[in-house]
Amino acid sequence: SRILTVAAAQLGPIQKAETRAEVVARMIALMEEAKAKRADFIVYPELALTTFFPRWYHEDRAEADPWFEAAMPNPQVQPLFDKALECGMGMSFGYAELTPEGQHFNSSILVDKTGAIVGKYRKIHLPGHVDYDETRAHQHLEKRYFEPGDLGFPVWRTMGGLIGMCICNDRRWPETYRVMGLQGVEMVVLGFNTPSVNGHRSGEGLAQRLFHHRLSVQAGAYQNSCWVVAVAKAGDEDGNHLMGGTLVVNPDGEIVAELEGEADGIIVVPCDLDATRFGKETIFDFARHRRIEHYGAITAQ
Ligand code: CDT
Repeated sequence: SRILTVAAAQLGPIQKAETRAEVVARMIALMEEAKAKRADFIVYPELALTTFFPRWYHEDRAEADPWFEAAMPNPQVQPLFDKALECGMGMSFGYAELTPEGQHFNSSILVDKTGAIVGKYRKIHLPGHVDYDETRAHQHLEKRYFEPGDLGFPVWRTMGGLIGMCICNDRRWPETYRVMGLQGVEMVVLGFNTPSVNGHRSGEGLAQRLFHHRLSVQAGAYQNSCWVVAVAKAGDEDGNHLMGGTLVVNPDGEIVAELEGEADGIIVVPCDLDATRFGKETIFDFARHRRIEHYGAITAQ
């Protein structure tokens, strides 16, 4: 067996007024807890350093730039990198990325145990809308503030495994997992910020949203025979509620641990990466069983 002990590190709400330094201190506290539980690798949510700012409309998009990181690491986040190195722990977290060319992405990184950034992912499936929408109970302006990711869905050989990333809405799309599955992915890590109600559909509340979340990640894990680690930013951010549901799913699609509640907290799971082999060599042996001659419609316009 090849054990990668992963800590899924949920963050409770981050209010608009909270600073990066305050959030990084919370992330460090979770890392210390993960270290005490012998984790090799800690995974934090999407947009882990700030509130979920795409709910706030700015007529001038540039007014949202203070939510973005122009460099990674940067002085505010450096203490987290320092702590990870001290703990000998790999990590992944999401943040809003502003490139030197002025592009904006909803990104996440993969950092190995030596503190090196070995992977970057830029969110491909951006939900929501571009303009202010008065018909919605709350705004979801990811399409206003971010460009679709331009890096595809790579996987990285690191920490003794083959690891891939996606972000929040990506987890609802089978293509996300399959593109990584085709590269042999053994663990997909992702963070999410999911409002607990659908602003467009009254009656779709927390229970149904949690159901769709679990359905998506369990299917992705099973159909590609990989581990999935899904980590929430949860709770009430300035009057807007995000659901919890931080969990770890095994390659059989079973939830092996799920965090209760909506506060900062971790679940630690020793994941046997060799447990991915059975499914990859039998029912989901893609080389033997896929019938790509019938899949053309998936990539046609
Ligand atoms: N952050 C993110 O991608 N959230 C979406 C909300 C969809 S409603 C516009 C999600 O899929 O969870």
